[in-house]
Amino acid sequence: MLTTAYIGIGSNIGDKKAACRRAIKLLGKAGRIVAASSFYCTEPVGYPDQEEFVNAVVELETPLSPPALLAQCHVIEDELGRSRLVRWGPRTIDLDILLYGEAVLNDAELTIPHPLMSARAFVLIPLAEIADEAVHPVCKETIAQLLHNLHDVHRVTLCDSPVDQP
Ligand code: A4P
Ligand code: MG
Repeated sequence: MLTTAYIGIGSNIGDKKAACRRAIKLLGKAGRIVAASSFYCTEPVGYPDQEEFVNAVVELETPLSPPALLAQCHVIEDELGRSRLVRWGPRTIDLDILLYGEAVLNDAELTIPHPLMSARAFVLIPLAEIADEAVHPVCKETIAQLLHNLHDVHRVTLCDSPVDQP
């Protein structure tokens, strides 16, 4: 069985766009990439004294279960040289499972939908670009509605060069 999942991608060290592109390519091993948003240059949230991020979202049709998909995300993060030093701090790549079908999960390792997605412009703006009609399975609102009601003043702007389509 295949499930449509949305993965948030973030990078704020080194060649950030290159890291995001490589992550998207590697996510292809976890399923079929159906769509990828543009790349957005975003102001850091939560830990302000760091470089700006590049963020994007991909839609993935995957045969993997949520834990298997998370494990695959961790493999990709490790492959791209991620070190986990500071929570919310700088990272070469961060992959978050935003939505996994209609699933609602709350265990120690995995919370789906991602708990902070509805409060973050750097997630909702790229997600709305590729999935504005997708419905958040907890609050039952579409991504377009969540974005419309969002109060997040952190800057999110389109990066100049377009994403290479997978
Ligand atoms: N985990 C639980 N649920 C999930 C999920 N849905 N997807 C667990 C992925 N992981 C999930 O994550 C810590 C643990 O969360 C994982 O081992 C997994 O078991 P992590 O990626 O190692 O640590 P983190 O990313 O530092 O923490 P966290 O809580 O995931 O932070 P966020 O929410 O990812 O925020 N500002 C801008 N502009 N752009 C960004 O991308 N990112 C963050 C990180 C902060 N500020 C940012 C950005
Ligand atoms: Mg994370």
